[in-house]
Amino acid sequence: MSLRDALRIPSSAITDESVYRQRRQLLAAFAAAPALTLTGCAEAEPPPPPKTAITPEQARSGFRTDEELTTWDDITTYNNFYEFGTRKNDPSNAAKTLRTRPWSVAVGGECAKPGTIALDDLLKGLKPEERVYRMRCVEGWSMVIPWLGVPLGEVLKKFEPNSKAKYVAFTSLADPRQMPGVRYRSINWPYTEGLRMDEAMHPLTLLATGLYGKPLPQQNGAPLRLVVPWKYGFKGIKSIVEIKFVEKMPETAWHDLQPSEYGFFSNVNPNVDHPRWSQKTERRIAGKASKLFADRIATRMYNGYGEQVASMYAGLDLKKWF
Ligand SMILES: Nc1nc2c(c(=O)[nH]1)N[C@H]1C(S)=C(S)[C@@H](COP(=O)(O)O)O[C@H]1N2
Ligand SMILES: [Mo]
Repeated sequence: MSLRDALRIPSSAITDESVYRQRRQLLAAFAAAPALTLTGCAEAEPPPPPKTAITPEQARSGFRTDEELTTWDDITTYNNFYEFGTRKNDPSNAAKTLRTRPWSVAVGGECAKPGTIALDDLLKGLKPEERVYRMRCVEGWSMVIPWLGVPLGEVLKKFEPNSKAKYVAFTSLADPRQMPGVRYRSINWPYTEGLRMDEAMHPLTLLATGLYGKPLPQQNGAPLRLVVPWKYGFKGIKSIVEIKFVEKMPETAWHDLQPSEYGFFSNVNPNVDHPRWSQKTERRIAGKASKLFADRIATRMYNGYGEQVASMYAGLDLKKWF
């Protein structure tokens, strides 16, 4: 259905000034009403990313932080993993039984070497590195997490993406037998996420397999989850079973649920508020004080990773492409 069909205005009438004004009003109402969102109506694509090279030194400066770490207990009991329920302690209670071995990932789309590959083969030749990253949830809380993982870009290269691969789409496991939350429509399952190709290849972007030097607990997205430290936490899709190289910006779970509230880019940005709350500050859950007494601190542009990532968004209107 085209926009004009939706508005039922013949093109012959559009030259008439009164109808023209009426159409402008209708268009404004159309844009303001989320219920009228047209599925299948191609959304404008953002401008292509600038061609910028990030130096290894620049990247490495983002690999650790001296900020106080969040405790193991907080990282593994205060979770968002809706496949196991929507309360913060649901995942740690319900996810223990998720079978994470054997595990394989289907990699496909615009690449020379697609295939379904066992987890060990996917990670072969790559040594998990420790990265201490800040994680800022869109809800307004944050943690400092010592991940173990491999750069996503190193994994993706193995499949030889072609020149049509402009984005990477990810899908989580959605197994109602193992994941009680999947029986409820909190999200249109399976959970999906996506990155632009340059974001996926960025040296900060991690496929995490562990934390605190130990294997990743199920509630944190075992056996394999994405970590993109300059974006809101929901980009960090858990328990990944599919990776696809695509030409068009893919649909993502939270955007699909509420497009006016959750954008594709979702870069941490204190200057662009969530429609229902401010993003200027965050509750930092770290150290002994724990989540009950968390300090409120200022949220930083790109979650403090601007030096490493800002050049990827040069010229992009961050209010439009939130
Ligand atoms: N599959 C899946 N991935 C997910 C989510 C989810 O509900 N399902 N929640 C996201 C959100 S909102 C956040 S903040 C982080 C939380 O990660 P953590 O529980 O390991 O801290 O995971 C993200 N990845
Ligand atoms: Mo989140």
